[in-house]
Amino acid sequence: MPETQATHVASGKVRELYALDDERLLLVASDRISTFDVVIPTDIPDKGRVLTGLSGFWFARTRQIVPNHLLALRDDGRSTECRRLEMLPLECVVRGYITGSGWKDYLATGEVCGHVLPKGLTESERLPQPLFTPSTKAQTGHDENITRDQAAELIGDRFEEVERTALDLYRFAAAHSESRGIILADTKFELGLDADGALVLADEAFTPDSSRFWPADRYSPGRAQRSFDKQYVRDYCESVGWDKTYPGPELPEEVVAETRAKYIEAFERLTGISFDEYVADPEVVLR
Ligand code: Q0N
Repeated sequence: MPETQATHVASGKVRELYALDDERLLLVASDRISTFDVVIPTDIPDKGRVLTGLSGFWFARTRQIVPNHLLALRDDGRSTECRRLEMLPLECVVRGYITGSGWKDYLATGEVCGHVLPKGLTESERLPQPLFTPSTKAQTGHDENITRDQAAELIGDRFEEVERTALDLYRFAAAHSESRGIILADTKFELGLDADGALVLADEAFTPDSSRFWPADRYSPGRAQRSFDKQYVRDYCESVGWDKTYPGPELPEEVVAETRAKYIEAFERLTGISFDEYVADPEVVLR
């Protein structure tokens, strides 16, 4: 539990948001995991710490691109004190590779969010250049891809600044990840405005929950890629014939252990910091 005064303001599938005061929020990452859009009843120990530490790492390193909402990491390693912003009403998605809903849209129309793509792309192929492919924030169900014109209607004059910022963030994180043997296929983030109207990066950034990470040594276009973090969970869920509706299956011990190890491996490969060091002093990722 966070401080008793903190009032709950919002819940995601795996995270909670509390108000600390008029200016500050507390974002708490749980150990819950979701797959095929369903939260699984078994926790992955330390998953929330891994995601919080990774976000902090990226926030500290992308400040020269755009300021962010982080104020402090709490000693529990899973709670971020952040600035309260006015959030933009869209999800900022950047794709460097054609997969997921982007691949579906491309197959149906040859376009993704109004970007006309070359003919003959294959599933999971690297795009000629990263694309800003925003989506709506669905309260329930799936976010829907929207065109640049629809996005411009939602955020007005800021569209070009938002697009440039999103692409700069992706290029920075993709280059860093690639140097560590991890492909950042795509990513989603949220931007907000501070009291002065300045653009600020919020929520989580470049975590396995908000991005598709693929191990580079197994990359092979022409098919769906294996997930760096969730593959053991998916494989297990498929093996028991789960129909992908609520509730999901309980996970056996070895699937939990393998999955926890993959999250920690992602943390250590991307940050170059040992996870034990992070647990001992979370703000080590900010230095
Ligand atoms: C905020 N979200 C969506 C469920 C909701 N810094 C901020 N200021 C104001 N609002 C938000 C943030 C942030 N981050 C973001 N809703 C409100 C994301 N989730 C987060 C987990 O809880």
